[in-house]
Amino acid sequence: MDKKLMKKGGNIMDKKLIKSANEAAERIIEWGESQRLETCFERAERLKPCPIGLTGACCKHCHMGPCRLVGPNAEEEAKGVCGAPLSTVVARNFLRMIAAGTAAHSDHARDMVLTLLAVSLGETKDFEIKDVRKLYRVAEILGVEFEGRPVKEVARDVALKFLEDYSRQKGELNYIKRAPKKTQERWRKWGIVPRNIDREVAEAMHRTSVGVDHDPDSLLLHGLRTALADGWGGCMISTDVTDILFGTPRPVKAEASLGIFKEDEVNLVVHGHEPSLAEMIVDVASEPEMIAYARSKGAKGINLGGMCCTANEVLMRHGIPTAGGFTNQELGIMTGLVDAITVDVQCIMPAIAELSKRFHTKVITTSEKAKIPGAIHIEYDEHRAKEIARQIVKLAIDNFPNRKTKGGYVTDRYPVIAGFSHEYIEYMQGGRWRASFRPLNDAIMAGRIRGVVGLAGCDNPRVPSTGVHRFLAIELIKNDVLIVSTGCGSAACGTAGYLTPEMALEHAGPGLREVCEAIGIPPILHVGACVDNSRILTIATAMAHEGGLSDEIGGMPAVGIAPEWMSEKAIAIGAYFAASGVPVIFGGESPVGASKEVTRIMTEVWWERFKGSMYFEPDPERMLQLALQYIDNARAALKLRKYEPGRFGTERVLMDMAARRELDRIAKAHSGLG
Ligand code: MSK
Repeated sequence: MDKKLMKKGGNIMDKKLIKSANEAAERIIEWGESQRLETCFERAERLKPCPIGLTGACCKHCHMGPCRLVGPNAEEEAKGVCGAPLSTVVARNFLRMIAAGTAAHSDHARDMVLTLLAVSLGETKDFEIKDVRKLYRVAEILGVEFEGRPVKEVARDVALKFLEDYSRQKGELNYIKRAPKKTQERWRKWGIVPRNIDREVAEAMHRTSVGVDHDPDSLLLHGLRTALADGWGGCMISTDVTDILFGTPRPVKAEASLGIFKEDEVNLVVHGHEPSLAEMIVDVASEPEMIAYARSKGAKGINLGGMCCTANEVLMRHGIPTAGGFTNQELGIMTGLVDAITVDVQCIMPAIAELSKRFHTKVITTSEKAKIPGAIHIEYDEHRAKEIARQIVKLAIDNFPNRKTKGGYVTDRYPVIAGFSHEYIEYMQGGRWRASFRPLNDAIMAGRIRGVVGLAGCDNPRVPSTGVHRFLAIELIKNDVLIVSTGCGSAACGTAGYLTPEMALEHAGPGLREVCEAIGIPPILHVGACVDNSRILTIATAMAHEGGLSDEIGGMPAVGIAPEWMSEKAIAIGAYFAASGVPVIFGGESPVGASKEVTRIMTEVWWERFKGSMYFEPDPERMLQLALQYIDNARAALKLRKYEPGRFGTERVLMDMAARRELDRIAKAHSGLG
């Protein structure tokens, strides 16, 4: 618990006492309040959510409404002007959320594919294919011939194959075949295999327009189809193309929290989601001419920092420090040390443009799709990437001498180890020649690791921001649950100092600690940005193929949790995990809470059909208990050894020989770790 919070006598989830569970963030918020600086925390307090829209009971899909379907017997009696019952309205709203989230990830992925195509055609000289091995692996999955062919030709065919996922009218998405066979069979049985990403999004909008699909089950099935187009389409394509272009992540050491900014250097923040421009900025910022130019302006150097998911991308590949997740973006500016912040798409608060006027910070929008009044617009074009990156870095340098307004300066920063791509997770379990998921499966089967939780999604000013992530992270690892984290879930853990191997020694249960010590990993593995939730699908598939647990993704002792979600993208992610066979727990109020029928479909009916589900549970303690319950039930159904706390590890007085042999075997398997 944070020192200051301890003094206040509260815990990291006490909204009455704190706005952010991160001590540095909380200090800046307090300083900002003293300066009358408005932030999302203050706006969240002022603006209470509309109780009708919050639970999905408001329909505004036509101009006879908006219709508010409320009342004591709303489920049975309430109807819109067209006669739509509550369950239809709630399901329609939910499907639109999935469609919006899918569109966001998949449009991002499209831009990555177009960049790959431009590189392969020699239309841009600024990028190269950094991971040829990954290109070949992807080519093999896609059925693209690669042996003996020029790399760029293979890259072109891979890009064109991916573009089919945005255009084919019949058939199946390319990557559907990557899922375990049994998982695919469930999707085919229920008719939810996506054809192409854009088609599923367009159809979602069509189905939910006035007078089309009125059956909640049918609407929600299309929601799952759309979500699968996100997970096994947009997200997975984005992850793979980004790895091909910029390299597949391996663990790197970096730092996190608002204290990453330096008083004597030019501070430039990359914020948003698409990594192409950020990669170029990383390159340009280390050019000797740029550093000399920064020195000529009185700075000692150029300090790059990240925010939100762009941060995760450059953190994993270059060790660029992160200032944190979604709710830290205004606070970063309020340190007074940010000379420029460049933003592209998604999760960018428009408020930063206004706030920046109180400081010297330049806000630079770079996407043709995302402009903010009051910001400087420098449009990114992959054909002139380096030139644009230089323009941005220069602008930040030129602004350094203007740094006059004193901000809420903080120094806290924590070490993080990030960059656990699925390829690396496999490699670390056996080295180059014996890479596999066997040790992880064995550790779960033995009960050394109780199960796996994907801790993902946003941080949110409606709860003590990052507090629920932090509570769950600590409690889960105490209970021998291995965590794979993404997006702002990773940022929440990183800015709390949780992404280090030492965390295993201090907090993990004895079984998990043994495994972490044997491999030398943190108990919370940072696997990437929001789109990299696809890496978790790949990990789950590899575990199913490895054997000994479930032979499909469904039924694994694994749970997804998005405790502080706020974005429609988080909903799309949750839905693709549910369709793939993972129970997912969301924090906060349920956006389908108005309809018992819709809630029943998303829990009981989806569970029966896909072994996955989506629950909404505002109480963090209950979220934890639900997750552990799911894991233990899955263990029982798989007839695995019953999990016993303290059975393994140094806390156990007697360690049987079988357990010792098992530990030796894991340690040996990892001896090739590079
Ligand atoms: S950035 S979608 S606040 S995770 Fe990917 Fe973070 Fe949520 Fe945005």
